[in-house]
Amino acid sequence: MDKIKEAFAKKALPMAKEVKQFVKEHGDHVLGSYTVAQVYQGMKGMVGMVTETSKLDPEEGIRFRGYSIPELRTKLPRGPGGENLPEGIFYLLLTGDLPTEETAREVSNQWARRSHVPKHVFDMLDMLPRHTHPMTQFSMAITAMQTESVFASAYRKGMHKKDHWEPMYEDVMNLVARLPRVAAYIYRKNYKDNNHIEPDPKLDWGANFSHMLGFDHEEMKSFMRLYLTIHVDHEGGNVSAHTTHLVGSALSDAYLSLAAGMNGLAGPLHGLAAQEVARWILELRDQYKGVPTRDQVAEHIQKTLSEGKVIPGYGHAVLRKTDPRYIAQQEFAKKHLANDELFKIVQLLYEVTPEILKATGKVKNPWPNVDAHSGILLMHYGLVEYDFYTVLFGTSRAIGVLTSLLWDRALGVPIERPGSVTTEWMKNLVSNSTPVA
Ligand code: HAX
Repeated sequence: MDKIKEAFAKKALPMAKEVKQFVKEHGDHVLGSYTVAQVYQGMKGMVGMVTETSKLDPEEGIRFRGYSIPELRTKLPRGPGGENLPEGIFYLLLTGDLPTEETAREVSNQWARRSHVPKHVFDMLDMLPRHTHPMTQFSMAITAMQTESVFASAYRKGMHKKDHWEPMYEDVMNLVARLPRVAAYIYRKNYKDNNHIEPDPKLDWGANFSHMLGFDHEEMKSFMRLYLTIHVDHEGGNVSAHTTHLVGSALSDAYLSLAAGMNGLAGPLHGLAAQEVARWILELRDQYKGVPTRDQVAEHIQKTLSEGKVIPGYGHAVLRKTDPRYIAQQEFAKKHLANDELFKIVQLLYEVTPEILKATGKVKNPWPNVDAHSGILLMHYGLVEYDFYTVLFGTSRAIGVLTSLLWDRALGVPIERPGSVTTEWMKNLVSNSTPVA
């Protein structure tokens, strides 16, 4: 058994027993109550699942295994240029322990060894029409790689359910290792005349991804490490995480579950917002031929709202403050590209947008989320094809949702099956009960 798998087993297997016992002793404990509005409006605020890897606080933002983003900046191993290695956060999410530099290197080496993508995946991608959205291609490629699922093949042969986590571990490691190669293939096929770049096994996961995309600038590699680290996980209820968990609860393997999660990430209210922000900011710049004034920014925002559209990159279903993932990118931009025209527009939006959204009287969180910033940083380094941005997000998000899925298998989480009701059922319930004051 490899060292990383061993470290996971050492944590997860005793925890599986502990959770079983906990549910036996406290299963009848009442967690809370919820309202008709919550059921109709996306189950916000209802606790409905357990996710071990991270927890989102509305005011403070995300904590990965208890650590905030600023805390992790000093605690996780770093690559050249000073940004954290995504390998480190993978290990933290997987085991709950901070990795040493040697452990992060071990994850890097494992992923380099496991990164082979079967030819039929590329053949399938080559057959798609050029205008197929990169996220559709990404999801299809992940599904096509399901031929390699160790879990699916072990399940077919027959295995005890207490052993499900073992082949799932192999799938998770292999899949994360393969994603940058697949993502880079889609990018180079679509935008760089099918001129592909071989991986460099000496590079860490993030730097190698940047290299395969065609960006060998050290600062871009640094940003890629930061980007891939901060997008990994956002507790269990967001669309990509919840979908991966839900599909996985039917014992669908990691490939099928992740592809489903990626289809959710591809929605404009979730991960596709990264692309929408970039498009919207370029529109704003082009309309006013450069950095607009505050009044022009306000005008553009009002116009978007009056057309019944959302301001991409602003708002959140849980957060009620500026996203710390936004701040991490803002700090990077201040350090490396303070004079960039698009960064100036992003800063201006930060000053103008929240007041306008507050004034609508309905937006619960007027502050920017992670997607409000990423695009202009990528553009600065030459990755200008914004339709591709959500694929980068997905490559990172895979780390969080797949480590969670592995925990689901180790803890023996059963199939998910919440109840649903009709409006008629709701009306009967309401007319037969006294409303709570
Ligand atoms: N612009 C305009 N209106 C907005 C808004 C925004 N940025 N954010 C919320 N609203 C509106 C909602 O559309 C809703 O309007 P109606 O009552 O007319 O339907 C109202 O304000 C209340 O919504 P909410 O409770 O504040 O927000 P939700 O929890 O329903 O939705 C969203 C959260 C993130 C989907 C929402 O804020 C939004 O659409 N933002 C823009 C898209 C975006 O940036 N998405 C990325 C979010 C982060 C993420 O997942 N990244 O991957």
